[in-house]
Formats: sequence, structure tokens, C-alpha cells
Amino acid sequence: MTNLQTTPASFGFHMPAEWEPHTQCWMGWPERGDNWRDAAVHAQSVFARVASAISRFERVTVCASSAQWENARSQLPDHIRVIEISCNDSWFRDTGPTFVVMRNTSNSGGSDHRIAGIDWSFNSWGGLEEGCYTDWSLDNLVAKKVLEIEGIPRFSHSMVLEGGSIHVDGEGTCLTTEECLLNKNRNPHLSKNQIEDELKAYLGVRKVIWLPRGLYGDDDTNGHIDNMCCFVRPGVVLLSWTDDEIDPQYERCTEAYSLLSSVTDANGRKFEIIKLHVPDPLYMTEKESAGVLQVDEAKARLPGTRLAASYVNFYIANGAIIVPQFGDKKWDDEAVQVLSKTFPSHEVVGIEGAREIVLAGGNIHCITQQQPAI
Ligand code: KQY
Repeated sequence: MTNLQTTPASFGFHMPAEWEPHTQCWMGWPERGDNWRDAAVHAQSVFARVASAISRFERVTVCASSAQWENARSQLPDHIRVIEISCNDSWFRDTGPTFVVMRNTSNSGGSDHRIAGIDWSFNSWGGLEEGCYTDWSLDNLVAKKVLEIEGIPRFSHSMVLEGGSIHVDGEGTCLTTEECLLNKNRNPHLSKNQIEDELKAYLGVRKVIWLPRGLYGDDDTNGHIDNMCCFVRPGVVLLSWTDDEIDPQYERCTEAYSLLSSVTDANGRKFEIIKLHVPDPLYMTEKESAGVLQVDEAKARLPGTRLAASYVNFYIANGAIIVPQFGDKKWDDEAVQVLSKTFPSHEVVGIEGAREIVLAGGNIHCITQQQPAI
């Protein structure tokens, strides 16, 4: 495997937008019983449905541990590739590589490659004290293994960063949150300016837009952007929204709205902001909590915890939007409608039972990683 020593942008690489064509989607396979209730059986069937839905539009590779490989294989259709990669958990948005591409080969800086992967450092969303589990050594190897399998060169970075904490428009703008990227449990030695410089050098962006906070209750990730706001196309964003002034989510939405209204993107465009209403508040039940092994090595999953549920956490496949559905008829339907209008040339596919993923702290975007086509 080629390990590249300089930065992606200096070679002419940049991270493409998620709506640009993909060659495949990478996913993990849930198994740890101290994060996924009932030994992950319910989550596995939702992962299988997400993988199957995506596989109607692009190739999918699911990575399972040796202990789970046969089980994963038996639950997934034959056309989905199932390979063995051991992981501590199954969030490929955060542990998989961030792919970057080079579209203009005249600016190749001497590299023969047109695609590469960034292998960020991962610390389980906050390290030993504040992270989700205490051993993330296998997760930290996922990006490297994926790139090795695909024969794609790797840019390694010592900065702690998860893919769910960034969104790009593919034309020079990155969206992120201060709550996550400036959190002292990630890169306490780096200033905001230094982090911006790294994002520019690695993602090939020219402007970073910092929302103050992510979704209310998104404590596992310290407010990842991918639950709060995403690009639809350059200059247009979808923002998680509520009109309920007594919901603590309201303050976060309005603060993000004001910020987005006051800035322009890397190309000087003002943002069009489309509101995507969150489901009515969801809480972990006694039964759900009792199904999770409560151990010292992993974050406790307690009854009554507000779940970080948002429809912004969807995946853009080639020609489709794969969106979570929470069993909240009113807002589930509204989300499908808003997304259908927002992405008129995509088929919107709702995944029922996404609550199972939210119970473990993320959603469809968090469990997927697109590999761009070149
Ligand atoms: O938001 C994401 N990208 C991942 C969520 C991970 C939650 C871990 N328990």
C-alpha cells in the first residue's frame, strides 16, 4: 500500500460531495452487546435492510468480524460482498477512510493516482474518559484495511476526526460543528485556525463553516454535523428543525439557522436553508436499556435518554436517498416528502425501524461510507 507523505490538497485531491457518483458503499456489521441491544439481533436486521436498499443503486461491501461473518453472509443478499474485518463497532462513516479524488490530472503533483483515502485518528468519540468504549484499536485500523483491500493510497493523519463530523459541497466548502471539532476530547492541542488549516489541506476545501452545535442529545458524537445539517447541492443545505420552542432542540436549530443566514460559501453564495423537521422526541425505554449489557468498557445506555434522531442523517446513493424512518407517521412522511422535492432526480427510500440504530447513537449516514467513482 502506498503511504503518501504530503497532504492531499497539495497533490490536487479534494473530497467530492456525497451526491457525486460512487463505485461502492462500505458498511460494518453490528455485534457488540454493550451497545446494541439483545446481542445486536435487531440492529443486524436493520443494517441488512439498509445494505439491501443501497445495493439497488450501487455496490455494497459489508465488513464483519470472523465470529459474525457467516451470520452476516446469511442475512445479506448474494450480490452484497461480505468480507472479514474485525472492528470494535460498526460505524464506517467514522472509522472508514474519507475518500478524496483528483479530477484534473494536469494538477497531479507527481501522483499517478486519481483516488486516495484519508486515515484520520479515531479515539472512540472522545477518548478513555468521554468516548463510547475503552478499546478502539481495531476501529483505528479499519481505514487502513479498506484502502489496502482496494489498493488505494493512504494519507494518514494524526488529527482525531470522524467522517460524521464533516460535510462538503465538493466545490470548496466544508460544514462542521464547534461542539465536536473544538471539543477538548478530540484535539486539545490544536486551535480552531489550526484545525481549519488541516481540513483545507486534507479535504481540499477553501472555507470551513462552523455551526456552534449539533443535534440536542447527540452526546455520543458531541454533535456531529451529519445529524444536524447537510448539503443538498452547493449553496443549499438541509437543516434539522423544530418549531417547538420548549424543546431544547429549538435553540440549536435557530442558532444554526442564524449562522447559516449570515455567511456565504467558498464561492460567495448565500445559503438557501431547507428545514427538515425532526421526529417528535424519542426516549430509550426500560426494555431497550435492559437489552444492552451495562459494562465498564462501554458507555451506559440508560432508560429515559433522549435519542438523537434526525432525518438529516440520510445516505445519498447513486440516484437514491436512503432515509431513516422512526415510526412517527407525521414526521416520517413529511421527511420523505421534503427529500423527494429536494432531490427530484433521486428515489427516496425510507428505512423502517431506524430507531434500532439511533439507540446505539447514530443513524444511516453514520453506518455508511461512500467510495467515489473516478
Ligand atoms: O454520527 C455518527 N457518525 C456515528 C455515531 C456513533 C455512535 C457511537 N455509539
